[in-house]
Amino acid sequence: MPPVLEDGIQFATRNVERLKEPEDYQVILLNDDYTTMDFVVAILMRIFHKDEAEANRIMLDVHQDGRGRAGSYSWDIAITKREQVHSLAREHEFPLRCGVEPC
Ligand code: TYC
Repeated sequence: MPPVLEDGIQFATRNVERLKEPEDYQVILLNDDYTTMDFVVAILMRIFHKDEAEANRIMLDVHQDGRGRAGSYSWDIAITKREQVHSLAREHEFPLRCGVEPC
């Protein structure tokens, strides 16, 4: 039987691995040629709670770079926001898409 101290260290190590912090996920907006800039800004304000200046900045980054981060959330909230974006875009007949990926 190993000494108590050694066993304690192994126990602690196993538990550190199991108790990892839950990961955050970023919602990434993708550029397209048809969604209006105003609609993207409205989405960023309504779903991602950005103020107008920040929403404009993010929209222009996505427009120029092809993609950009709308925000970081837990998995459940990130996929809910992705669904809200896609649902509103469908409703307004825009092809706007976004993705969810680990930070
Ligand atoms: N490229 C679009 C346009 O010129 C604007 C746009 C920006 C679309 C960001 C999608 O995620 C997007 N109307």
